[in-house]
Amino acid sequence: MTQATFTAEDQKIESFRLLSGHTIPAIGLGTWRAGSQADKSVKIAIVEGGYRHIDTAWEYGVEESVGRGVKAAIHAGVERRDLFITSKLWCTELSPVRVRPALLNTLQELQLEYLDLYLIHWPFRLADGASRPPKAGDVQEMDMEGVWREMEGLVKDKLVRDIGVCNFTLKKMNKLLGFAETMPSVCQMEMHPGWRNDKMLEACKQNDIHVTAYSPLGSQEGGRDLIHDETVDRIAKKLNKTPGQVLVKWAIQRGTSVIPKSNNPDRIKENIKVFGWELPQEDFQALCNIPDQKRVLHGEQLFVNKNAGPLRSVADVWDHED
Ligand code: NDP
Ligand code: 1BO
Repeated sequence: MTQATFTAEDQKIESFRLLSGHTIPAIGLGTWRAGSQADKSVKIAIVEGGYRHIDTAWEYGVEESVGRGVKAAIHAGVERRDLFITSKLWCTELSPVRVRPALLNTLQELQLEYLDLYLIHWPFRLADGASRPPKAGDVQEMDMEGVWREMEGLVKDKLVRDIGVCNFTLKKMNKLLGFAETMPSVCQMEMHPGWRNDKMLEACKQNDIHVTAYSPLGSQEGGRDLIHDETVDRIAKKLNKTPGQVLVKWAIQRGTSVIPKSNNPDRIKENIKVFGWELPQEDFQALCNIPDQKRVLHGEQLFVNKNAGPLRSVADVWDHED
């Protein structure tokens, strides 16, 4: 269920309620590969675009720049309490003793006192300095329960308001739900019309876990160019919207929040103009029927070693559920 709020610029923003009772704005700005321009993009998104949700991660190497952008937006008059800032715990830090220091480092880089959401970035522990693809010994056993207890401690100590996961499978989610005292509020997964991942979306809905759709436009270099997909293009022309807006709206109408990345001021502002209109059911369905369903972010480079370790194939990464 979405609810609407209005920013000072009268931009209507919808948001979803999380299990914790907090709300997550339906659209956030992605910052993977935003590089040194991240600060400018974040400030433009918040101050000119009306965004109130920013998605980042330690692994993106842009937290300091994102922090400068957030600070500039606050300086321009936006209240910290009206912003929703997400970051993620990288794989090298997936050991209980490393969780809190990693979060404190992230807070310092972002110049923030708390995060709205802290996510486990991928459910695999990597050795320090792991190569891509990993060599033997780079992918290690992860103490999921121990790591989650530490994440729960961050909520108790008010360093983060909500915790969650990314890139989980049904198997891993069921394992987590078996011992979680604080439920994951959010599961962030790759989702777009070229990879709907209905199974994971349904499982999360059944457990009242909110889903954020990442790579909603099909991602960046080496991704899937959904912006020029013929179905997306036809629907965009018919509705007098842009392909980017059609893809973002599709995600929201599925009940997910969505975090398109852009460093282009016009596209940043375009991608959030998706409120006050709907995709007609027939067009929503046509997007759901786009063939050739496959992941863009399958994790092979990061985690698969064909000859050694626990993950010998992409199917192993996803617990043979795809
Ligand atoms: P997206 O699907 O958001 O696509 C971004 C690409 O689309 C960029 O090349 C961007 O270029 C371009 N673009 C943006 N808006 C438009 C538009 N309106 N028209 C045409 N092109 C456009 O890719 P991402 O993979 O970056 O995913 C979004 C975010 O999700 C990430 O930035 C990150 O925050 C998060 N994420 C999380 C992951 C996880 O493991 N949890 C994994 C991957 C992503 P330009 O900048 O030039 O506009
Ligand atoms: C390597 C990180 C993928 C984007 O979240």
